[in-house]
Amino acid sequence: MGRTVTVAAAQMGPVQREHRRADVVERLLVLLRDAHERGAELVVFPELALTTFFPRWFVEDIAEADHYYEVAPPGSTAGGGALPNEATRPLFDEARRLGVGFCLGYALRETAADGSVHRWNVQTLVERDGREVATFKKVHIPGHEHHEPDRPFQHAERYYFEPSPDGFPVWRAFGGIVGMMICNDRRWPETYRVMGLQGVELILCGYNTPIHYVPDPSQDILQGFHNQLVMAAGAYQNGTWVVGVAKGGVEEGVDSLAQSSIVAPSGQVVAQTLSSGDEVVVARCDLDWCQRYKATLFDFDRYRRPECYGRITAQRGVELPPEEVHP
Ligand code: CDT
Repeated sequence: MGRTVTVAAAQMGPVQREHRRADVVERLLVLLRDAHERGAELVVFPELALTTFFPRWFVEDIAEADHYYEVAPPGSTAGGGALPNEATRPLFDEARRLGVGFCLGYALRETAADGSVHRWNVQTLVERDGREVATFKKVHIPGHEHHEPDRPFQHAERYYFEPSPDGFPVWRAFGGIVGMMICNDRRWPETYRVMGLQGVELILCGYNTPIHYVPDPSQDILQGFHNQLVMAAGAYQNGTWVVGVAKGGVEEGVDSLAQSSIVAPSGQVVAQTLSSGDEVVVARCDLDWCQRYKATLFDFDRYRRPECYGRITAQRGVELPPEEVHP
C-alpha cells in the first residue's frame, strides 16, 4: 500500500478591492468543506488569497497599503506567519474540526526587534491537527519597483515585497516531504531542483497571473501553456507532485489565468479546474510514485554532474563568450 495524500486545489475567482476579509474567509470555508466532502486531507488556496492583488496599484506612501498585510507579532522574525488572526480564525477552527490541513497565501508585515519593517508575500502550511508547519516567503519577486504610468495596470510586487533570503526548504508533513513556492517561483527550474535535492514529494504553489503581460503581449495567448509547461517540467525532472492554484478571473478589470492543476511526478496533469471562479479539484496523490522517477532516470546521486553546474550559483545574469576577433 503506497503512501497517499488526497489533495485539493481550491481555486478562487476574483477578490475585489471592496471585499472584506470576513467575506473572503466565508468563501474559503465553502471551498474547504467541499474539498473535505470529496476526501481531501490537504487544501491548497491561492497566493494573496485574503485580498485583491494589490500590487496592481502604486501608492506613493507604502503605509497606505498596510491594510492589505496581515501583521505578525512585534519582534517576530523567526519565520512564523501572522495567522490565525481574528478574520481567519474561523478557517483554522473549521479545518482543525474537520481534520484537514491547508496552505494559504497572504501578505505579511512584520516589525523586527530593531524596528525595521519587512513585507513578505507568504504561504502558511497548516497540518491536519491545526499545527503550523511553516510559513514560506516568496523568493522570485517579479514586476517592477517604481510607478510605471504607461502601463494599463501595475505589477509593482518589487515595491511591496522583499525577496526571501531563506530559499526553498522542505518539511516532513502529510506523510511525505513537502515544499512550497509562490507564483513566479514556479517559472524557475532552480526552485524545483533545490527542493528536489532535499527529496521533495509534493510542492504547493498559489498564483495570480495576469493574462496580459505588458512587457511582451505576444505571450498573452501562451499563459496557460507556459503555466502547464513549467509545472509539468518541474514535476517530472524532480519526481514530485506539484499543485498549482490560481486566483483567476477578472479582478478589478484585470483578467487572470485560472487552470489550477495537480501534476503527477510523470508530468501528467491529473486534475484541472474548468472555470475561472471558486472551484475545487481533488486528486489522490501517491507519494511513492515519486520513486519511479527519483530512483531511475532522475537518480540524482548516480547521474547528476554538479561539477559542471558551477555557473548556476556563481552568477546571476548572462555572461556572453568573448566576441570573435577576425584578423
Ligand atoms: N504573482 C506573480 O508572481 N505573477 C507573475 C506575473 C509575472 S508578470 C509581472 C507570474 O509569474 O505569474
